Amino acid sequence: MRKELGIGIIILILVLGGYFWFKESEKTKAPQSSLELEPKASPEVSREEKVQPEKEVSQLKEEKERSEAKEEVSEKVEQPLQVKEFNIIAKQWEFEPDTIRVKRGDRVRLIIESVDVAHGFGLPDFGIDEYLNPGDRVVVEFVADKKGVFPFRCTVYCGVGHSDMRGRLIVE
Ligand SMILES: [Cu+2]
Repeated sequence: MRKELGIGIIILILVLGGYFWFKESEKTKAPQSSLELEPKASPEVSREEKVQPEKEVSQLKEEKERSEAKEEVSEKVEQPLQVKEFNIIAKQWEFEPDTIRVKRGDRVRLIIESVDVAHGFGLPDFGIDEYLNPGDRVVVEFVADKKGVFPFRCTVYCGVGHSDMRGRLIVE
């Protein structure tokens, strides 16, 4: 009976020991596995963190390029604000000067004055036709938005040479 009891106790100890050993190993395994997972997960996180700044840098680059492009565009838009001013004298039977040269995109301001009789200033390609009273300074402003040679002429009969009273606007 003692022998059997001893064997039973040994078996019980083995079984219990085995159970606790198994449980302990489970306990240690679990944290181990989580520890194993954490380093695995953390490089991924750090990779993402590394990627994100790269993304931000590339985004910043793109934004920089965009802003540079915007600056170029705004420069192009601002170009027409460059005013090129010309004083033109109208007299029998010519305009002085009779040739005006500007760049495409320039804002052109013509200050025209008749110094003798009434004349007109017609620049049909830009929709301009002004009556010039002698002694008055007439200001004409427009954007030279197209290239070409555009004739202007006197539009008010001013004498025998009226039809010769012409000039041209050259937009380069
Ligand atoms: Cu005329």
